[in-house]
Amino acid sequence: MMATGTTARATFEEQGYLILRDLPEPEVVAGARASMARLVDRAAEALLAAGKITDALLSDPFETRLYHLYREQLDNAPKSFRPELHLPELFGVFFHPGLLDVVESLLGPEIRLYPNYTARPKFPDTEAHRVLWHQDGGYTANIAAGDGVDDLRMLNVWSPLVPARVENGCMQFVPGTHRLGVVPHESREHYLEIPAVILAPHVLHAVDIELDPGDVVVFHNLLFHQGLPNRSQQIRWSLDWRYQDATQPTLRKEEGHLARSRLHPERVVRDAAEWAARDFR
Ligand SMILES: O=C(O)CCC(=O)C(=O)O
Repeated sequence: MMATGTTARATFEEQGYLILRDLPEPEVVAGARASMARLVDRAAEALLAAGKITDALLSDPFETRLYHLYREQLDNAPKSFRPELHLPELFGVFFHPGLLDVVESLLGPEIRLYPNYTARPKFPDTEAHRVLWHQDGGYTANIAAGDGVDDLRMLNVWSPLVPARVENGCMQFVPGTHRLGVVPHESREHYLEIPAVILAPHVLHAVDIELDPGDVVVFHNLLFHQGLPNRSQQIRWSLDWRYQDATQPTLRKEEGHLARSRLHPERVVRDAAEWAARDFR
């Protein structure tokens, strides 16, 4: 794992992101993959019950099964999972103590898991699954009509469940762009996008964020980022989530869940069972 403390903070402040290698332990990653595989089981059962498929593809590997299940009906395939993520195995990811230590060093002691946690099964060559250049703050600005979003103290986290490389659509960041404030975003068919005229001077400096399962990247919510197209034949499975200074409002109807707190320790999610008993709110 990379150094925490002053070096980490300096890197984060300068670049707008921080890569932490080998952070969630192999058993945590295996649990997260197994929990996603159960979501795929459920999808297969639903497709079978609806008469949309005749074969649940039980011997297909995690890396392809969901894609193959929906091959004939890509428009109906899930782009992401969110309320489904209250699974015991994901406690070890979202509430990982080492990760929360880094987050606490950057955000302070009141930490909320922001109500925007997502698993993405990014299919090969599927435009609806390709997240375009944006700042997360651009989405929040859209929701909040510019109400104080420059000041949201929020950290994004992204971690793959399969090796993420340029070929299968790893993330790309433009270092330093978190210092530009919230820039305008335009609506495209599936996602928002930073317009070319704003992006052009910066995109030349984009870097590929190639990570392995167990690696985590923490990034500023104003950093320009995108997911590259998935040119492989397999699904690029990943998780992304956010932490926020819990003394701030979420600017959403959901409140999220406390991950650390000195003010309200009794409200912090304690363990995997409690996480699984809560819901998306
Ligand atoms: O996983 C992706 O391709 C995009 C994720 C993203 O934009 C995010 O985590 O904010």
